[in-house]
Amino acid sequence: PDGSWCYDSQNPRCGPSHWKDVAHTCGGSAQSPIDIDRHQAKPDRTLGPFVFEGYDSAPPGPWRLLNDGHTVLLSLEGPRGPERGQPCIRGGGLPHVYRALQLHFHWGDPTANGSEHTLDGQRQPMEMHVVHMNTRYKSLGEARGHPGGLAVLAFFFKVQTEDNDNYHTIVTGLKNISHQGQSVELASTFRLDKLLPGRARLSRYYRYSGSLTTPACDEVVLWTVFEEPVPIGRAQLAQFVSALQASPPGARPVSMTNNFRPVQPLGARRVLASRG
Ligand code: SG7
Ligand code: ZN
Repeated sequence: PDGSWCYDSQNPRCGPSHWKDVAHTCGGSAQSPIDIDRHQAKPDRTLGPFVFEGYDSAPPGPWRLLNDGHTVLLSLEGPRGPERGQPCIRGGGLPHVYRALQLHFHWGDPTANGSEHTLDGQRQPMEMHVVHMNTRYKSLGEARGHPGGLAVLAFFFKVQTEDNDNYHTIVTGLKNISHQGQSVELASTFRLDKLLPGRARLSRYYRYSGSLTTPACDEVVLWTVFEEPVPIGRAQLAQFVSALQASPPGARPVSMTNNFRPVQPLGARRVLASRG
């Protein structure tokens, strides 16, 4: 839908170094992603445990999986918008309650990792973002206008031999949305916590203030980057890397690979670490 920006793998002429020309904020001083330097992160006792509300039951849905030409995105709201049982987060040092809107992924290519954040300078195989909106705001558009309007949870993946069966529904769906603009309704919703590392592992995380990692790069996001990775099967990761095109049906095929933005300067910001 938005042909004005892309990743270098699609066309270097609209890649990340040009984003500030389409959206001024992309050249700002509080941009994402960043490198998480674990030894520079400041331990902060206010970063307590998260409360994941409604993550442990299947919401009404239905959920739709979409190839938007930049990523694969799972909408977590049904067609009628927010309903009872919509997953929410609070705690975790967040200033308010945040409702889950969608999740999506950033990955590499057959030979290279593709996370957005890096950990001690190391790019990880893949990264999932669960985008949440501050419930004081009525819409994503409104939330995007206020610092702290969005809270994104970032999870790294680690590759293993065996499939992670909790990702079966998503990975299977990829075949049906191989081209930009295609979407498929999932047969059923499922517990969101199934996509995360085990609950006991969620108390260790990093926090900083940053931006959306795609244009318009709005500097309104409270980022949480979890230390513990999610296991994913080698063959499952290969499906993200190879099953998806950034191009619409019938067009010259452009593979959807390396859909991550390079790390941005930390500048005057500080990364905080939970003590979990
Ligand atoms: C992806 O990343 C999509 C976008 C998302 C953007 O391009 O998931 O989603 C929609 C609905 O456009 O933008 C506002 C928003 O969620 C940036 O999200 S990210 O910073 O978490 N990578
Ligand atoms: Zn993202």
